[in-house]
Amino acid sequence: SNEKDKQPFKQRLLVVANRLPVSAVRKGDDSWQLEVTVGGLVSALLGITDFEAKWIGWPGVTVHDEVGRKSLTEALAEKRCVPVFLDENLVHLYYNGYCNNILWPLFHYLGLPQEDSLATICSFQSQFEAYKKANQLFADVVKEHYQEGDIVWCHDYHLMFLPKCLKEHNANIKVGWFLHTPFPSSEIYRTMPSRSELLIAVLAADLVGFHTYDYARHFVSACTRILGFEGTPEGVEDQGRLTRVVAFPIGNDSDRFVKAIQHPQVKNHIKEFEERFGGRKVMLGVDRLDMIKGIPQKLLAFEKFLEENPSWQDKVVLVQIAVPTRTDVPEYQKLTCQVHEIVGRINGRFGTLTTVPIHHLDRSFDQHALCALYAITDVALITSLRDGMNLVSYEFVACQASKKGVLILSEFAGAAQSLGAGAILVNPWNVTEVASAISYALNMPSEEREKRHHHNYVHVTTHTSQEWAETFVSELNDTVVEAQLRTTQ
Ligand code: ADQ
Repeated sequence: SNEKDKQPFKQRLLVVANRLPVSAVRKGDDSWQLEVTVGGLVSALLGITDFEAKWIGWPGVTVHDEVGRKSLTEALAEKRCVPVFLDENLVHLYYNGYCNNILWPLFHYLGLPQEDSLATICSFQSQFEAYKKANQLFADVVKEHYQEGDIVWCHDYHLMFLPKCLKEHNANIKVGWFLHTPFPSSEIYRTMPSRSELLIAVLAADLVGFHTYDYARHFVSACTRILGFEGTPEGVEDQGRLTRVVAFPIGNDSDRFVKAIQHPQVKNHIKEFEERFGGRKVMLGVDRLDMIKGIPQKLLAFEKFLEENPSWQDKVVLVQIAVPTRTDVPEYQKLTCQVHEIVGRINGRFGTLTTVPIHHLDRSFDQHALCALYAITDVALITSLRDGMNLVSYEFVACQASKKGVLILSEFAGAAQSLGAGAILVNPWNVTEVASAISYALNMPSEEREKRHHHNYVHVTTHTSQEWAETFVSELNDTVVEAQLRTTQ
């Protein structure tokens, strides 16, 4: 490749994701308050500074009037964001329905919705139509902003139709698609009613990326078994056209976390928290309140640990931070009740007049407080039942330069493949195993702790989100160049 190809980051990059990295609150007819939102992808892409990125996505609010749409578009432009407007009904069917009620659970091995199954199956088709329609609306906005040579990077399970919509419009657009969740075994995936259409739509991309080699392999198997296409070491081939399929594990902006620890405000928080927890060992969980995060399983394991280790009962606290998400979905409301009930029971059982073993908070925290919490933690407890990667584990490690605490990590998180050698890996379904891991972690000799921490720290600080994005984008450029060479030969 020539010199120009080696400097792809001066190119324009259109990052298309369901949600923009800001949330908007309307303050008047034409005034908006914009706030940065929490999420894995947001954290990851905050680290990218090397090329000109523009975000395209849903602003998270429905705006019906032209005045509002115009003023929001202008306000977002200052943050290099472009809104895709979706109406309420479409959001309900596309986002709450097809994305969160069908694709999300299926991709995390929870299967297709079973409760009220007749209604779900009947409405499946209308949700799928809404999904395609929403993807088409995203494509329309991308087309409006596209300039020749731009790279379009589509993100996640919300936008599986986008590569197809874009390529149908202009076959020369460089299109990449990255999935942030797991891609499940083809045995699970093939239960999906719209299984073929989805795969074909994704395969329109030039490059398809996953967090782990296993997810990439599952995807290729799905394509070979369901579509009869050919799986090659490079990806999936059909009638001479290759879609490259690659594993690109995400990282975090570790530098930001390493530096944050030195910030005066973080130092204040650290002091405050250390006083608050009064010399007890601190265990930490930070999750969105989602079934995939295995929060009830984690609490049950902690309960078992307390039961079996009475001497630890007043010497350890589990700080569990659970940010509510998708609060209008009934399953998530049920989960909240379930978690509250278990926390109440454990605190009632093992609490004293002045302390409780679980400090549970249903809210999100700012970066400073979060970093301070990571820094004072002795043992991080991540028990996802399935998780594409899990960036909380990365953030924890990045903040532990002085404490060198222990990471207990589910083997079903993508991160287990990168932090496995330093972490204690557990099967989150096995409450006995997790309880012993807690005991092992709390009693671990400092030498072993330091060795394990060092291993993970080196990994986290060298495999950053910046590197992830750069690799993906340059691979996408190379893929397109190679494909052009192939067709001109
Ligand atoms: P998530 O499921 O959101 O992301 P994760 O990767 O752990 O999971 O990222 C969560 C982010 O939200 C972290 O940056 C964390 O700091 C932040 N966060 C969580 N709780 C918070 C709180 N209470 N206060 C403040 N911030 C909080 C999806 C996939 C993951 C995948 C990422 C990125 O499910 O598996 O790793 O995308 O690809």
